[in-house]
Amino acid sequence: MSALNKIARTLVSNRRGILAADESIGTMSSRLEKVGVEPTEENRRVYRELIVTTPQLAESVSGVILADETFHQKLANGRTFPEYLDELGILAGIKVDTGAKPLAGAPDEKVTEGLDGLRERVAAYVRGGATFAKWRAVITIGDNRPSARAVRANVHALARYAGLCQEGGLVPIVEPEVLMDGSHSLARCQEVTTSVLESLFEELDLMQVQLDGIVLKPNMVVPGSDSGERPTVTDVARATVDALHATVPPSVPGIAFLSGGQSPELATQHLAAMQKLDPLPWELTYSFGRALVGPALETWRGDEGNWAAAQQALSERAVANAAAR
Ligand code: 5MM
Repeated sequence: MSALNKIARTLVSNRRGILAADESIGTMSSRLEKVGVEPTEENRRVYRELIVTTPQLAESVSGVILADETFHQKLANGRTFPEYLDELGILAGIKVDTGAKPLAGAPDEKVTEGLDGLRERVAAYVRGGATFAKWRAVITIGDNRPSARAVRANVHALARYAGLCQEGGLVPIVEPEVLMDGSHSLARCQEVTTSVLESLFEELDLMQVQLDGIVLKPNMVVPGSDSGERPTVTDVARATVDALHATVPPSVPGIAFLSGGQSPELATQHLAAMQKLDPLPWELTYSFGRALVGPALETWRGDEGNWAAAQQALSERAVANAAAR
C-alpha cells in the first residue's frame, strides 16, 4: 500500500469522516458576523479552537481541513492546529486553492485559482504537518450553464492540483461542487453531476493522478433550492449513487460528500440511505462544513458560557454522521 493510499484510506474508513473548517477569511468573517461575533483574526482562531477541542471528536472525525490562517495559528495550549490534531489522532488538511474567480468569456461562471507556486506551498504545508489538501471547483446550473469551457477549465485545474499534491506527498481531496442554487430538477442535477465527474476522471487520467491516493468530494444529487421539488431521501440516494457508479473508478478508496446547503439532518439521512443501496466499491463518508459545524456556531454566538453546549452540538452531528455510515 502506498503512503498516499494509506492516508486516503485512513480519511474514509472506520466510520469516520472529514470536518471542513477551511472557510476563507471572508466566508468565516461573514458567518461570525451573522451570529453577532466580531470578525477578528482572534475570534476566527477561538472558534476553530472550539471545534478541534470538542470532546471525543477523533471517534467520528478522521481529518480536519484547515484554512491557511488557522494552519499557522496556535491554540491556547501553545500547539499549532496541526500539532494538536496529530496528538488527537486526527489528520490535518489544508485548503490550497485561492478561490473561485470569474472565468473569462463565461458570464456567471467561475474557475478556481491557486496553481501558481503550489509546488512550493505544498512542500511548506507538509513541513507544517499537513497530510492532505483540498481544492474546490464550483459548477453552476442555469440557462446554458455549465458551459463546456467552465467544466474543462475547472477539471483541468483540479487534475493539475491533484498531481502537484501527490508529487509533494499530500493526498488531494478533489472537490467538484455542482451548486444547489437555482430552479433545476433533480434529473438535471444528476445529468450535470454525471457529466462533470466523467470529465474529471478523464482529466485525472490524462494528468496521471494516482486514483488510489485521492478522496473525491462531490455534491449529492439534489434538486435546485428554488425548484420546489421534494424528492424522497431514497430518490436522492439512488440518483447520487447512480451518478457515482457511472463515473467513479473502483480504485478510488473513498467518496466524502459536501453538504452544500442541505440541512444537517437531511444531509445525514441522505448519507445513511446511500449505504443501504447496492454493494459499493468505495467507502462513502462525509466532508461536511455547514452540516457539521452550523449548529455549534449558532449555539456559541461568541459567548464563553455557551462553549460546552456548542461543542455538544458539534458532537451530536459528528456522532449522527458516523452512525449513518
Ligand atoms: C468550509 O467551507 C469551505 C471553504 O469555503 P470558502 O473557501 O468558499 O470560504 C468549503 O469549500 C467546504 O469545504 C465545502 O464546500 C463543504 O462545505 P459544506 O458546507 O457545503 O458541507
